[in-house]
Amino acid sequence: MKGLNPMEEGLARAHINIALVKYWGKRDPRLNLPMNGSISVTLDHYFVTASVAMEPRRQEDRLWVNGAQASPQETQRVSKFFQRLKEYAGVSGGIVARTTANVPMASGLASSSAVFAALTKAFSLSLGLPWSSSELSRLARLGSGSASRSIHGGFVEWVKGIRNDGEDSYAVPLATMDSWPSLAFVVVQVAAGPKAVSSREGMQRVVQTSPLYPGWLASVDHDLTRVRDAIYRQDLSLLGSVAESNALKMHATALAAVPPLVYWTGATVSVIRRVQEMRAAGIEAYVTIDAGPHPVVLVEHHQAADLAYALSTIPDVVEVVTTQPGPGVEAVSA
Ligand code: 2P0
Repeated sequence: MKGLNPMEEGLARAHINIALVKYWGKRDPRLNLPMNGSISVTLDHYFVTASVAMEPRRQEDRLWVNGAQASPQETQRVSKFFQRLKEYAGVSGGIVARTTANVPMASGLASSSAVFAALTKAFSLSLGLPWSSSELSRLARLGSGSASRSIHGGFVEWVKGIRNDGEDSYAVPLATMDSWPSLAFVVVQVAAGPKAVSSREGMQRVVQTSPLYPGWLASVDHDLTRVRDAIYRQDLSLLGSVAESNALKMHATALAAVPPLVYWTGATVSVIRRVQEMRAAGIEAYVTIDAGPHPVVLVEHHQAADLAYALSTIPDVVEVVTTQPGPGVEAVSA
């Protein structure tokens, strides 16, 4: 096994993605192999920058998040992930990693998707390894399933694969970030603390206890087909209506879990209702929500400002950000 070269620091940036057809349930929790395929869009506004440097004289890994030393739990999760990257790369030794993000961590705004995508790329850069995007995607998946999708920009599909070793479970690009310039995403952050139940725990509970989960699995392939079609045709009515119903269906499986999982706050429901009212009044807008309380609204770019303003007046809405599809993971210079 090679020792680590102390000289190189890898620096990479990855953007969060929001799923339009959700990753919900794992057939293998160790390898993060999903029960179903998923489709997402990588967003421009929120991103994570990660640096990775080797520390050959140490054995343990160290992690800094937004300038502060990470908690033992966070460090352990990232260290386990690095262990698998080191095994894959055939190297040993300690690592010091730093991440900085402009996205609230563990709030349900998909920060882990960008964190593990950025760490994977930064790791490869620190060792000068020319990993392909499918390799990066497969490896990022081991840190967090949704990170497999943040390797690519624009519209992305994570193909679930059929193998038990996960070699065929990685994300592929469907359409580039500039392929649909009239489409905007309004990210609505509502007042809420850190999540009580992580999406990792939540989806396992749903798979094991929700009587609605079989209905989810039986219907998701049809959602994937329609969303792929909507992206190719740039059909917002189709994309939005399938994305909205897919998100509500995912939350329905969570509500039916034992014990139940309610990810929403009152403000989440108010945003859903307001979007539905605006749609009835002629603004084509559709909502999606990850395993958390914050809605993301799909809308035509020229109507985004009016919609964002209307949503910002709802009590307990703390921030409204309008963004567009963004790039995949990339190296950055210091
Ligand atoms: C998604 N979510 O497709 C779905 C929708 C949440 C709801 O991917 O256990 O943090 O690390 O693989 O990737 C969030 O789950 O879960 C997620 P792990 P992850 O975006």
